[in-house]
Amino acid sequence: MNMDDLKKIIERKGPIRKVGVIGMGYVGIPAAALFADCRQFEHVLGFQRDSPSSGYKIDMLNRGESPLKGEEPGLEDLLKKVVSEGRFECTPDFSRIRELDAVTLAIQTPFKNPKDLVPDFSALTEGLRMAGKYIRYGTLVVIESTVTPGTTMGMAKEVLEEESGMKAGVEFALAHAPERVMVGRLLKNIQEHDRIVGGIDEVSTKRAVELYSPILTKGKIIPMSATAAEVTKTAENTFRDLQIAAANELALYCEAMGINFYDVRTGIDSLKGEGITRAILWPGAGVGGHCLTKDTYHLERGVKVLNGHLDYPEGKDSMFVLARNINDFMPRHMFNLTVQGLKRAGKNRKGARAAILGWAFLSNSDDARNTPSETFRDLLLLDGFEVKVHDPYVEKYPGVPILRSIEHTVEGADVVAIMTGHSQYKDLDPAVIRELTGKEHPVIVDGRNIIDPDQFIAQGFVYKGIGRGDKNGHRIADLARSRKMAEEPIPAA
Ligand code: SAJ
Repeated sequence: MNMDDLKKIIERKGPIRKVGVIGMGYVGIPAAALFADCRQFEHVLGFQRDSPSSGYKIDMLNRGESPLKGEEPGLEDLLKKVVSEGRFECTPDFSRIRELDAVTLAIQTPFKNPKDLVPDFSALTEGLRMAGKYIRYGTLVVIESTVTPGTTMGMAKEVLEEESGMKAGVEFALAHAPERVMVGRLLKNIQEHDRIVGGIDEVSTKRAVELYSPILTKGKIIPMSATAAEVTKTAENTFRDLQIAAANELALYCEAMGINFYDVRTGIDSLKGEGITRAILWPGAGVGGHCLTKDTYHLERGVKVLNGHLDYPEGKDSMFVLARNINDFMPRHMFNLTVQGLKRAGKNRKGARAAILGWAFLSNSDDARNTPSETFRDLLLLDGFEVKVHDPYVEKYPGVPILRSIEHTVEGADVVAIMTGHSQYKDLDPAVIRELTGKEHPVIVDGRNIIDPDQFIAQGFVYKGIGRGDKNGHRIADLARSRKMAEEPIPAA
């Protein structure tokens, strides 16, 4: 039995008609809706466990409603359309995988303990077991989740073969086609980003290309091996994290040198042309989300899982992990700037009141997965601060009351800290905020360079900003004195 057998089995089966997606989340739902809207495919099943925490999604989806929080342009309409046309349905009955020609897995792959590089593959393994139990000859299985390099050819293949009693690459096809979506533009990203498709063999790659080609509008397929696809995905996020860490480190240096990071960035960014790309990203109060915070560890673990001989400077840490450490440090840096600001304002930090503006990990979104704001809040609480949190999009968060009113959040605050770059914070009025704090010298700490330091300084604020070495030591305006001077009559010449 060999690959040719799979080729023959698939030729006999004919084109992919029925598709399934395991995992109704940020990745699975838009993908299932797009598959269902493709005329090539007759029917699409979305598989969701009827669990206490997420079983509610099944009925919502079958009513054509999106259970995803936040704005997702086009998704609600598309779901209504494909459900009303009977082309998509959501079910907790995994035995219906038998009906399918292809099934994808879009399941979270967090890390249990990044330090020892131990991932939590429990949900993924359960999904693979379900798929393995019901797939038939010639079915294509695709892993869309971000996984440690070596997982598709390793753990996944083993679990599927064990459950199905069939051989991957001979009796069923197996591939990795990593998601590349961002909240707020899920459909657009799936249709317009190029799609990395990596089969465990050529026949599997070819079958997976057949599955993804119809849902792409601007994007094109980039075929490669399953392991290369895994490295591509984990590395692209690791590189982004590294670029952010480089910007953060430079911002810390600029603070130490008393200069404005953003002047430097404009300068560096100006060197263009001749193939020179200086993609310098933005420093900030931290890196959150479900991707950059873990994919470096998947990549690091890949080297171990694939047991390759790594030729690397002796005793030197991975620069990718160092980058993670720098980005994880930024909420701590926000805390240090807060303490320094209070000291300048002559305010004792014990029992001080802090107002955090922004709980989401990404600007203008409601996604608070692994938000840096939580690390910052924990540091403040640990240090005896009273803390209030505002976010215009995040509705609720376990154990953290999220306020909708900026006024209530900053009322009586000694320090206001901007953690997320939500657009509405650009319009903060320093005089109004100062009034609400009721403080002569409230502290404002800008973690996203979103406000104009001079406007706040002029209103008597003590300003601190990431990368703003040019302002962090500013002279504190004495409003009382300038008011008094303004009232004093100008002596006749
Ligand atoms: N951030 C910065 N500075 C920057 C850019 C981002 O501090 O210059 C912070 C953000 O505030 C946020 C975090 O990093 O807290 C992550 O932001 P992001 O824009 O990377 O958003 P993600 O994590 O949702 O999206 C990334 C993207 N990966 C790449 O661009 C290589 C996206 O394309 C992936 O689909 C996504 O990860 C994923 O699902 O893997």
